[in-house]
Amino acid sequence: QAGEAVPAAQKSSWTSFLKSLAGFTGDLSAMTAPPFILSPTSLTEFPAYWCERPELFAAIADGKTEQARALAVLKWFISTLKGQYTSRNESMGSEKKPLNPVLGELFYGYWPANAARGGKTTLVVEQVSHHPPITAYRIENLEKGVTLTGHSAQKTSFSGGSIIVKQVGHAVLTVSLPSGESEEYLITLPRLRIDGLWYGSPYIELAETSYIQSSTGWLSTIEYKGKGYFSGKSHSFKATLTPHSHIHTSPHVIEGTWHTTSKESHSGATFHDVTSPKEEITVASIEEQGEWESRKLWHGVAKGIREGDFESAATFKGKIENEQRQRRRDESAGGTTWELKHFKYVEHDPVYERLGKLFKANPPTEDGYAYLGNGPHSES
Ligand code: CLR
Repeated sequence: QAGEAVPAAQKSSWTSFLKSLAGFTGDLSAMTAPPFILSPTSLTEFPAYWCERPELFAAIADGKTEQARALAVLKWFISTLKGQYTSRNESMGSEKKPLNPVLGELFYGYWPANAARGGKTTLVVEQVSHHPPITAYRIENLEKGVTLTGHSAQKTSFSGGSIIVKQVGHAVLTVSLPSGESEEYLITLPRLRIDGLWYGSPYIELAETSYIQSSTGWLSTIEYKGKGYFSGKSHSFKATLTPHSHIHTSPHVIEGTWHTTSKESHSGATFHDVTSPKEEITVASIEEQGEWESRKLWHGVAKGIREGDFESAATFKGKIENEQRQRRRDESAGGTTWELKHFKYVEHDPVYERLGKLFKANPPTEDGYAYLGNGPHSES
């Protein structure tokens, strides 16, 4: 039934939200939505999803051949999807609207070192643009020599009752080998469809194709399908790993559902398995955080949302927005611009252009954000 999951008092507000979505393209994050669908978490926290199985990230460095490492990258990547795209449903009952980060907002955290993964794995996130929203991130396990640098933005539209999200941005994973050489992997991102809006209980399904292109030539092509395709199950995928040139190695084919398990088609061996618990990032307490750090910055708003005190949430949000507006006015009056702290804008990411050519990436070029190497916990 329509609006089934919507609290009675918010039904008309949900309906008008849905109406305003029709024919809408652009920046969904700025749109006002009814309180029941608001999440107390900022989008700057989302890059942590890339590393909630830190041992899989570290294990990339242990692959003895180019092929073994390409498979390890694919396995790590597939294993992040459950967290990236279903964890709000698990923790809050449905997909929700995250807090829209302010320019300069930061999120820092780490996964501690242990025997299974070697070194400490650290995350640095910075909101590098507010309009449109762009989030840049860097994850590194320096002891293992594995890093991930990327940025994330979204273009949204509405079609057939669903929100369609095209992810703009990409990630580059690098592995430094004991030989002194290093490999790069260009990672593109799938398209999202947000279904279940009519009932007021949105959830994500992935669609179309994403790629992982290695500088060694190995290419993973990952196709996503929902209910009624491949296996008939939602969250299905099929990944094919092929060498670059016409080497006569049969490709690896992997099929399964990304939120549970998958198998290698030839051997039937389990490829990925995310049925065990993941490991959340460790973050400093709010008292220890600086004023630009996400949880400190949004504390009042998040508390209001969690406790159902939406008036207080709105007051705190208004304060943050006014302060931001004032800052932008001061900057234009003083002829200055906001300076990024951990990243530098790159007009045409050279790695994207070089590796993107190998699989005819669309678009052929993308901007990037280079990491400045000045995260807060660079010491391990
Ligand atoms: C951000 C980058 C992450 C993966 C990811 C997961 C969920 C996406 C999010 C990204 C971007 C913002 C997003 C969200 C789901 C819902 C939310 C598209 C791509 C939009 C802005 C809010 C929709 C509002 C409805 C829930 C009503 O690696």
